[in-house]
Amino acid sequence: IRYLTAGESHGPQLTGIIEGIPAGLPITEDEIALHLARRQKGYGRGGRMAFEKDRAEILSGVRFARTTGAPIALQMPNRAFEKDDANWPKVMSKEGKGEDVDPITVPRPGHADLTGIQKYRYNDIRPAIERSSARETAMRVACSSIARKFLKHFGIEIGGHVTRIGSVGYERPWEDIRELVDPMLSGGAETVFRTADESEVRCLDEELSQQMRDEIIVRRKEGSSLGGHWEILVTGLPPGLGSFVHWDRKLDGQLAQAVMGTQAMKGVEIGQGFEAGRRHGQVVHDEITYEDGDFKRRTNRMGGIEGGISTGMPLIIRGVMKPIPTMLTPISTIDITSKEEKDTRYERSDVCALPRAIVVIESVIAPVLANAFLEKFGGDSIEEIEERYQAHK
Ligand code: EPS
Repeated sequence: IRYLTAGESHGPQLTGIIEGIPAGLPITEDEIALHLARRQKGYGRGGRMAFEKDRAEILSGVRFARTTGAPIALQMPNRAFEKDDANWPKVMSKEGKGEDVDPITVPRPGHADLTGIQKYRYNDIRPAIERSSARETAMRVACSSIARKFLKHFGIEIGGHVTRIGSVGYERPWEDIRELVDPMLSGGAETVFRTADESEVRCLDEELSQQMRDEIIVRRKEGSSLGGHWEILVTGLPPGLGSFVHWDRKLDGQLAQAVMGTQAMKGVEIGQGFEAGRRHGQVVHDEITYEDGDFKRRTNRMGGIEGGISTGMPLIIRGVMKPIPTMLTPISTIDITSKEEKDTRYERSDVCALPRAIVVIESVIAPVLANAFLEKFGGDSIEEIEERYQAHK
C-alpha cells in the first residue's frame, strides 16, 4: 500500500491516490468522513476549521461500496479557496507571473519558510507555506482511513489520546497512563479514541483536560502557541509483523518514519521509550509467560515490538509535537529580501493543534501496519487474505 497527496493549503483542493488496497474491502465516503470530522474537532483550533467541512469524494477504485483493487483516487475541496477574502484564486494562480501579488519575504522561525526558500530558491515564501501546511493532513487522514478500514476488518484497532499540553500532563507519564489506558484495551483500542474524543483536548483525564484547556486560553491570550505529548495504541495485531533481518523492514523503524513524516512532530518512542534509559534491565524487560496455549508478556514496556517484530501485545507509540510556529505575538526574524531584522507576520492559525493531530497520527500509522500485515498474509482480495489469516491463526 502506498499513497500520495497533492494540493496546497489555499489551492482549490486536496487530491490523493492510495493503491495496494486489496479488492473486496467494504468502504464508503461516510466512513472516510468519520475520521475527517474527528480531525476537525479539538480545543485550540483556529478559525478555519469552523468553515472547512472536510469530505473526500471517491473518484475511482470503488464499485458498489467495495474496493476493486485498483488505485483509489480521492478529492476534497478547500473551502478557504473561495470563501476567504484573501483572493486565493489570484494568489495561487497557476498562470501569469504574479506581478500583482505581494511576495512574502518574512520567514517564521520553526516553519518550513526559510529552509523552503533555501532549498527551492523561491523569492516568495508562499509556496513553502502552502505545501508544508498541516492542511495536507486532511488528505492523509482520508487515504489512511481506507487502510484503517482494512485493519479493522482483521480486528486491528487504533486509538490515541493527548498526554501533555505545555506544562500540563500526567505526573508519572508511564505508570499513570498505563493504569488508565491498559484496562480500556480489552475492548479494543478504539475505546481509547472514543473516550478521548469526549474531551475537547482529547485527554482521558477530566481534570487534566480542564487544566489543558486553561493552559491554551493563557497562551492564546499571550499570542503564543502550544504543542505537547501524545500516545497511540493499537490492539489486535498478530505477532510476527515486521522483521529484524534488515533495518528498513523493522516495524518500529517504519512507524517512526510515518510519525516523523508528519507535520510538527519532533520525537517518537515505542513503549516506555526514553524512560527505559533511566531504569535498569531487571525492571524494563517484559517477562514471558505461556497461558491458554499462547506466549504472552507480563508487562508491555517494550510497547508491543521486540526485534523490529510485533509481539502480539498492544502497540504503544508515543511522541511529541512542537508548538505551532505561527503566533500572534511576533518573534524576531530576518526579511529575506532586505536582510533587515523584522517581527514575524501573523496569518490565521491554530493555537494548539495537538488534539486534532491525534487523528492524523492514528491515521498515518495505518498504511504501515496494513503493509506489514499484507507482507505476512498476502493476497489480492479480502477473501484470499481471510483464508490465509485463518490458516495462520
Ligand atoms: C496552517 C494554518 C491554518 C490551519 C491549517 C494549517 O490554515 P489557515 O492559514 O488557512 O488559517 O488551519 O490547518 C488546516 C487548514 C487543516 O485543515 O488542518 C499552517 O500554516 O500549517
